[in-house]
Amino acid sequence: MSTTAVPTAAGSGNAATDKFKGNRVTCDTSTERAAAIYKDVLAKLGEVIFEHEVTYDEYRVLKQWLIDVGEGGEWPLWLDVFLEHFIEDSNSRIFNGTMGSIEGPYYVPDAPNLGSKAKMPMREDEKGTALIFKGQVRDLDGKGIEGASVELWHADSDGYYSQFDDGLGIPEWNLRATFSTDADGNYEIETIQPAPYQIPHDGPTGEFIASYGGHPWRPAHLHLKVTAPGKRLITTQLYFQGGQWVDDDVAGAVKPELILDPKPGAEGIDEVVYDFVLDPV
Ligand code: MBD
Ligand code: FE
Repeated sequence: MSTTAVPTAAGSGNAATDKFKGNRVTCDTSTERAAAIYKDVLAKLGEVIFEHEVTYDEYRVLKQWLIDVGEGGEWPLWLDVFLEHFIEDSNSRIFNGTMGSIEGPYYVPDAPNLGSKAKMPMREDEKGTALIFKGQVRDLDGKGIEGASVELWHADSDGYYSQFDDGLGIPEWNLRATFSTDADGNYEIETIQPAPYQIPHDGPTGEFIASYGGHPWRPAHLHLKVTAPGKRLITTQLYFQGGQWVDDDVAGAVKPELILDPKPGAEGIDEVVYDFVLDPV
């Protein structure tokens, strides 16, 4: 497999759509709130249409593209890349703990729990530079939290996430695990440094990006969910100082507080400490 391989949009997108559909979601939004949001959305869309004098041909291309995104199973991909960061920012403004970032389309719950100090599940010949990623989970008063849950998932060095691998046969929980902090709130994980990541772009999401002359890259990133009893769950991502695309993420999901700067540690292996602070629920 080459290092420039990219999962196909159809393969990974359909897997993401199927997983999302399998877990039917609801919410209790009132009709008043629904009316307010829907009216504002349409009014703002209308303003854009008038401002740019959107043509009938452009409208028909949009209609066709929307149909294609659905048929290609790419709504989880497109929405999480282009819209989720607004939702995340808007929802996390009022909290004081560690910054959140978007979940993206490739989270899977219930990854195996490996305790407080362990190596991520990976293949014997897993490619990539080793990374020791460790730290403490604390409350707002600075007290370590025992038994906090740290879920970590990330792509391999070819850009594939297990369970969204286009049928390549990557082991089910490869580079996905849950850790539980020790009595002092500490965790220590050995993994590999992920590479910059191209979102699948051979389908309608790729057409969309090409249409405005954009690029499909995300900086290398670790995905995390961190929580503890009585604490707010944070979903976030961590990036790497100086890494390509850190300043130009297609998904607009980088925040300066979320950038790691690993340095060679004791055995010459890159190490980085990152502490998480959780708000109360
Ligand atoms: C990813 O890995 C990701 O993190 C996002 C946000 C979108 C597509 C793929
Ligand atoms: Fe990702």
